[in-house]
Amino acid sequence: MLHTADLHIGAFGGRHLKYANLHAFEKIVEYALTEDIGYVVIAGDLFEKPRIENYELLLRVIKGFRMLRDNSVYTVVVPGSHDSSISRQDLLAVLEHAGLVNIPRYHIGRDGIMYLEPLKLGDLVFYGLPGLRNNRELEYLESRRLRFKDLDTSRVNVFIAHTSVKFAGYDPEKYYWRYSKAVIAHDRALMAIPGTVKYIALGHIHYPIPLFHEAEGNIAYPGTPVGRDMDDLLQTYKLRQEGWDRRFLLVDVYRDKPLMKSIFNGFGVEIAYDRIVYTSEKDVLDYAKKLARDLGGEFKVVLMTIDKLPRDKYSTLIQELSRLEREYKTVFHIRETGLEEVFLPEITLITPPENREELELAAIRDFVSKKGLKIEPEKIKAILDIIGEERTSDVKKTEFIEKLYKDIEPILEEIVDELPPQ
Ligand SMILES: [Mn+2]
Repeated sequence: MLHTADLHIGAFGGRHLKYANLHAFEKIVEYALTEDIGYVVIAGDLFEKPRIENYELLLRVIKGFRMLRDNSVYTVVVPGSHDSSISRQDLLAVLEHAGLVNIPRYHIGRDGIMYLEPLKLGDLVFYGLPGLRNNRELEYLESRRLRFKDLDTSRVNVFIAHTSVKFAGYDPEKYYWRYSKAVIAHDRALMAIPGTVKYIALGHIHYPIPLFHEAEGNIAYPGTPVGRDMDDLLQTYKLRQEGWDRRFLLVDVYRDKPLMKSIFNGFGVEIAYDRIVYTSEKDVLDYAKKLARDLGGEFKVVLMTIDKLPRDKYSTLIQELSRLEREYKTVFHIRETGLEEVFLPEITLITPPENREELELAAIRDFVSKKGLKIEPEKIKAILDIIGEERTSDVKKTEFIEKLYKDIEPILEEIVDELPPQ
C-alpha cells in the first residue's frame, strides 16, 4: 500500500511550478504501477481547491487515476480541508462518480456521533475521517464521538484521517508549547480509534512525521510531496540540508506490525536559498540569476531573505524578479523571515508506540512532570478511563454520574493520602 497526502494539485496558480505537484502525483502513480502495488491511499488535499479550471492538469490527473484503475490498483481518497465542498459539487465527487477513486463514507447521527462506514476493497477495509472546516473533525476524535461501523477485526482495517493529531516524531516536551491545547488532549484523540485498526494513514501536516528510512509502526504523516507555498518549499530545503527529502510511504499492512518505508524523492523540484544583506538592486538581481543558473531540475525555485532591504525598493525588485521568472523558468521569492525560523520537528528514528495504553500513560507522565505534580500517572489514567466511559441509554443520567463519582472517589482518596503534608 502506498500512503501519500497533501498533493495540492492546482497550487502555485499561474506559475510553471504548478506542474510540480502534478508531476509528483504522476511519479507516485508510476511507482505504484512498476512496483505492482495494490493500493494507493491519499489522506486528503489531493487538490488545492474543490474546483480547478485548468484542463491540462485535470486531464493528466484523470489519466493517472485511469491507469491505476486499469491496472487493478485501488485508490482511496479522503476529502481534505482544501479540496472538499459541503455541497459535494467538487472534483473529488466527479472522480468518484467516474469510478476513478473510492471515498469512504461517513454520516453524523442525531446523537452527535460521527459514524464511519467501512469501505471494503479487495482484502482491506478502509474507514475515512475527512478534514472538516475549522478542524472540527478533531472534536469528534477528542470527545470520542467517532464510531467505526461493522468493524470486522478478522480483517485488516486501515483508517485514513485528514487531521492534525500531534503524536509522533516530535518530543512533546519540546514542542507542546507550539500548540494551544495541551499535548495530552492530542494524544488522547487517538484513543477514539479502535486498537484493532492496523494502520492510521494521516494527512494535513505538511512535513514528514516521523522521519525514518524504515520503521515498524502503525501511524504516520507522509508529508506533502511538493507543498503549496514558499514555507513548504523552504521546509523542503531544510529537510535536504539535514540529509532527508520529501517522500511518500510504502506500507506493508499485512505484517503483524506494519512496516513503513519512506520512498524519498525530490519530485524534480530544486531549491536554492540564501540570506543576504541588501547593497543594490543590481547586486540582488545578479545574485538571484546566479543562484538560478546553478540549479538543475525541472522545477527551479530561488528563495532569498534580504536584510536591510529598503521599503521603497521592494516593489520594483518584485517586478524585476517576476520578469526573470519567465526568462529563467524559475520561481523567485523574497522572504520576510529566514531559514532559522522554519520549524522542523526533531529528526529522530522512532517507532510510534503500538500500544495506546502506553501512549496515553507517556502523555500523562509528561504532563505530570511538567506541572510538577506529585501524583502517580497511573492514577490519573485510571480517572481519565472512568471519565471516558459512556452512558448507555438504559442507565439514567443521575445514576451514571453517581457511579462515576463512586468509581473515582477511592482513587482520589488514595491520591490525597499520598500527597506530602503541607
Ligand atoms: Mn494540506
